[in-house]
Amino acid sequence: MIRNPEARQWIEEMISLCKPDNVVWIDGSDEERRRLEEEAFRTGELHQLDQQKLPGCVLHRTAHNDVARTEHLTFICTRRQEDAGPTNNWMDPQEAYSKVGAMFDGSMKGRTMYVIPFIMGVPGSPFNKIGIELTDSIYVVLNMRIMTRMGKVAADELGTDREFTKGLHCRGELDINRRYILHFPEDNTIWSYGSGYGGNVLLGKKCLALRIASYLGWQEGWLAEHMLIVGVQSPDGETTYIAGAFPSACGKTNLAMLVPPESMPGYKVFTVGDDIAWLRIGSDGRLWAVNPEAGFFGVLPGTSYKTNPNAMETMKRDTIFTNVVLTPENTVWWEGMGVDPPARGIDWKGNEWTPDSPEPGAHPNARFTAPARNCPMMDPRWEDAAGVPISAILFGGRRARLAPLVYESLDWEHGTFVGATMASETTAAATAAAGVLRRDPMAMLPFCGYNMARYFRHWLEMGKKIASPPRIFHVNWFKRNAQGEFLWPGFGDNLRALEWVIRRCRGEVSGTETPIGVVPAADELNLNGLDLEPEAIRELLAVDRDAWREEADSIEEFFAKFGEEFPQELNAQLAALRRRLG
Ligand code: OXD
Ligand code: MN
Repeated sequence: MIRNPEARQWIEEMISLCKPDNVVWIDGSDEERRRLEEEAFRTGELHQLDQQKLPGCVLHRTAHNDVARTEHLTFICTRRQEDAGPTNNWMDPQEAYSKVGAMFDGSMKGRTMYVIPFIMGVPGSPFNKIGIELTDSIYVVLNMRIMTRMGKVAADELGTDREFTKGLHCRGELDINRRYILHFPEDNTIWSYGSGYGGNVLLGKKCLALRIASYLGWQEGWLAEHMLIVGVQSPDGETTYIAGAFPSACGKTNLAMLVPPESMPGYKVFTVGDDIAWLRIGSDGRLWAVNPEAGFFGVLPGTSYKTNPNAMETMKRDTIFTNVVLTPENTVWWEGMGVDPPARGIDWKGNEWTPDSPEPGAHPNARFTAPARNCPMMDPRWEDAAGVPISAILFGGRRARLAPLVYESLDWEHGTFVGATMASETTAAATAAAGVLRRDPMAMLPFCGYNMARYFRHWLEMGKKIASPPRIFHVNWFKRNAQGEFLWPGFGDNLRALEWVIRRCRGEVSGTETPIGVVPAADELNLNGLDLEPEAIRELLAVDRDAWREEADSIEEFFAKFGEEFPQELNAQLAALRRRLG
């Protein structure tokens, strides 16, 4: 089915290396899905759930030591270490190929190799990227079926001469001491060994669509970002598209699937993507965004009809549940699902479980993999080849005290500074005690496939080329008062901040200038139907100069890590912030 001679030759080489008993060429058909599921049910790799209640749904349990991305085992393998930069783990490509090649050698004996051609992006779009993943896991094949456009459609698009990313995955022994997630941007190659966890093994997602794609974007003049994309239709019928970068566990999927509060009639929100945006400059001089994925790989604990009804609707059918509780009704349950737990069940480790068990039944990073087309609020344009035009970019994190609910940067360069200094606090403390701060520029710290100092420079250069750039904002849903209580209700009410963002984009509100940027003037936030004390609003929008001076010191320390290649413009932005703070 794959006609591309370069691809065929590479696949032959990888077959010689891994020595599988069988090779299956994946075509993406429904018949193939049924066949693979049957086999996985037989081997226990998958468990079929109640098909009346959850049609097309299955359950999978990972190995106990293999439940999340392993950043310390994730490497960027460039010939020169400085090309990976100070924030990435680096390995020399020759050393990496030989060390991990020895692990792949014969690793698929007694197993089947599945050959998955896949597309990241929309079929037929000039902006898509093609990959081929070779894997020994049916779980991977079935996840890739949901998360990407794969099989025949991708092989056809690959044709005989398209470039493609070479992805090789083997579960190996699932031994954390023999686990490596390797990226070779200079060879457009990804090697993943020893894991079965989604973020490590669905090579189209973090590995290709962020790490490799960020490198390609740098070379080709576009941006691959860890961003949701959402369309907000105002009561006048006009839709504004917004992209937003938030670190993990800061509510990207919830924001992408926001339900407007009843007190904001006339608003409609549409999802374009919940995790990754590829951003290009359109011929109209605006920035256009595509969601390169075809599904969601979302966190389950805490997801309920209350927090995200659209995600709940999305996973009613054709969904892979990973590491949740299996109930006696042959359905699934997780902590924070919003329904009573079953009296007994089987936990994510495969053990008998009751609500009195000391450990949670679902792993805190339990996941659902569901097709985006199942989501009742997908934007009508979510599969447009050119994407959607972005009017605003949001950067956000968890800051208990510092950042106001929303503020706008002064321009693209300042906005890049705001993104580069993004940070999130750990959430362990329920009181006002500040958590541990982790800087996560543009939420890309674990996902930037090249030197991050150059990535910042790339952002600045892109800004010079976009004739009508999006406005850049910072949001913080997590500000707390002195008693440690959240000041803002969050969830659907976040639309109030988005409304202000949209009104800024339309030039309808002037805001209040502060040393850090423009915050809403007291009467500019739509608070209809919200029961908030005026003191809470004041605190939410306040800019504490002393706290920001301390922040400036911490930013200076962070910037110092990046060495000579760090853009001076960002140091100049820091100096300007200090001047404005007085
Ligand atoms: C993540 C994810 O880890 O999206 O960021 O899975
Ligand atoms: Mn993510």
